[in-house]
Amino acid sequence: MKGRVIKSTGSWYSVRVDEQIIQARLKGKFKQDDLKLTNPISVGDWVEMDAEVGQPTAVIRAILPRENYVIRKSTRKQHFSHIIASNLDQAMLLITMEQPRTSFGFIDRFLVSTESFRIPAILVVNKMDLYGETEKGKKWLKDLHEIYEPLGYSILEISASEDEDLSASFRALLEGKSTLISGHSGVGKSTLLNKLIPKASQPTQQVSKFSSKGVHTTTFAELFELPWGGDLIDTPGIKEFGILDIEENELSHYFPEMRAFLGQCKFHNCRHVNEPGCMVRQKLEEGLIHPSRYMSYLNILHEEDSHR
Ligand SMILES: Nc1nc2c(ncn2[C@@H]2O[C@H](COP(=O)(O)OP(=O)(O)OP(=O)(O)O)[C@@H](O)[C@H]2O)c(=O)[nH]1
Ligand SMILES: [Mg+2]
Ligand SMILES: [Zn+2]
Repeated sequence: MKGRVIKSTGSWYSVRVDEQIIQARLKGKFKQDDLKLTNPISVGDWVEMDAEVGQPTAVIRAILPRENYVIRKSTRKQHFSHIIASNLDQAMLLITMEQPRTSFGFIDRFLVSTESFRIPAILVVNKMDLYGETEKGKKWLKDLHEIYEPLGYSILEISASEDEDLSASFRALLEGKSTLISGHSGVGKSTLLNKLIPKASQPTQQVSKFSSKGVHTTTFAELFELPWGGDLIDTPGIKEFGILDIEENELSHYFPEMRAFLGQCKFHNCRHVNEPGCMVRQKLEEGLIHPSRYMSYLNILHEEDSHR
């Protein structure tokens, strides 16, 4: 039988088959491509299983080819990666101006990752009740719209804990799709998920007042079915997202505003840093590339450099 992994706890996987949830495990060694992974199977994977004779459980025989996945470096094991989730239609990044603060640099890293995985991304500003009406908040929101909307990213503004009817804003966006929810710890991922899927009852927790840092209430990814069809995947808060082994001459491909001008630089291997005849630098000066985005480009470029 075929099912979709909705949760993994140690060596057991919860697999959804039609409306049923079956506990399944892997038997023996499992051959993966060339990836060094801490988890052979991730939430969102489609698997083939055999029922265990005389038991309610099953054994996973094969993973169906992944359409895509999001991955990050393992925090526990050097040179290993961890698949956060697979077979996604889109990724939603929850961001907050405060409690905790999400920087534009972080947003850009996230978007480079999703661009490199070819997964459409949506930005959702949460906790609008805290700063939607303040001067500082208005300025921050204005910048956010100015930078990201021209690039084609949609921006939604919500207060997950306060808004009465979030289904109205999200149904059209999420119906029938598999959507990953990501963002720093404490931005309200589980709060939003609980509003959209009340029976999920994911635990949520106040952001620590002292550090304004989340405390990682959600500790593993889990997939939940939306009432109108489609799935939402709640994930633990992240400090850093993705960005694995992007070649330096590849990085600009994941900035949509740069992509448009690639191939127009004087040198074919232009890094768009200080080379003469660089079209990206020219567009930056003309105001067609936002300085904040270009800054992120340089930061990621130099950071990836230091890993080489
Ligand atoms: N003021 C305000 N607080 C909110 C809002 N949404 C969520 N919160 C609060 O923010 C805190 C953190 O929310 P969670 O949903 O646990 O955050 P999370 O992103 O799931 O965090 P992790 O599981 O640690 O990654 C909780 O105290 C929520 O009640 C909002 O719109 N406004
Ligand atoms: Mg959570
Ligand atoms: Zn260039």
